[in-house]
Amino acid sequence: MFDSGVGGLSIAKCISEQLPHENLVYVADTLHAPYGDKSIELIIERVNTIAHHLVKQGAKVLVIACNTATVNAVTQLREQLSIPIIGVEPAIKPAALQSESKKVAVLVTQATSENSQFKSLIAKHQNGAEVFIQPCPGLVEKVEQGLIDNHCCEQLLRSYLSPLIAKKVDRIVLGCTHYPFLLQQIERIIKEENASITLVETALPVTLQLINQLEKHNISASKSRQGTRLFYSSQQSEYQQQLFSKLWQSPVALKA
Ligand code: DGN
Repeated sequence: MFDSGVGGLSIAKCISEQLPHENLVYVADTLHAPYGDKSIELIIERVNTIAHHLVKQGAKVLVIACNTATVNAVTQLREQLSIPIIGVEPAIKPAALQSESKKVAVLVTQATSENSQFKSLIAKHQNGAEVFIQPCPGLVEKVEQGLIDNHCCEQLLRSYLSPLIAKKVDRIVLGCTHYPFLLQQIERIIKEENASITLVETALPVTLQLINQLEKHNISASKSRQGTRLFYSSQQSEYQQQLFSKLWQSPVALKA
């Protein structure tokens, strides 16, 4: 699995817990993060390079743990590779179905917000609910810089959440895999504003899809073994190693 940086660890954590017997390889393309402000051509080029590398290493399933990479590159990647590819898409459908106010918001990167496939996904799954797209430039950078508790990050979050709270949305979809690492900060702001909003994540649905694909293709590892966990970054450093370990909640030996 891979992401532009550490965000996909929010998905990897869930996969690792649910599938302890499978080997997991995580690649962070830190050198090119964030993808949110990159051209579609560059995103596709990076996705292809990383995906082909992982397949050469023997990957049996690929998880694109990044909404931005998924909406921009999953279709062409599926045409090139024969292994199952699981993308991460914002969970609009459950949010729209569960919403009582029929007002739902989705927090995404700039690149996702402008993507036509993402807009089609909303149109397909909104089920009569009004869906507000909120691009959140800057948040991925804050997570990558480990600045999730800093004042500037809180200010940014407030500026994105306040208009949505005023619109009385009752579901907010986290449409970027970096955002679950801001969950506590988001919940605090919602509480302070006396709003009643449920946050909708994608880690579990993606993990269930993965389990489904492993079973369907009969490629699950034996449950009696213990899987390995390997972490790579295109910009390995002492700082990255610390950030990975903090977000993974246990020491990570990051490789280049
Ligand atoms: N975690 C990526 C996503 O889900 O979209 C962030 C992409 C980026 O680097 N902006």
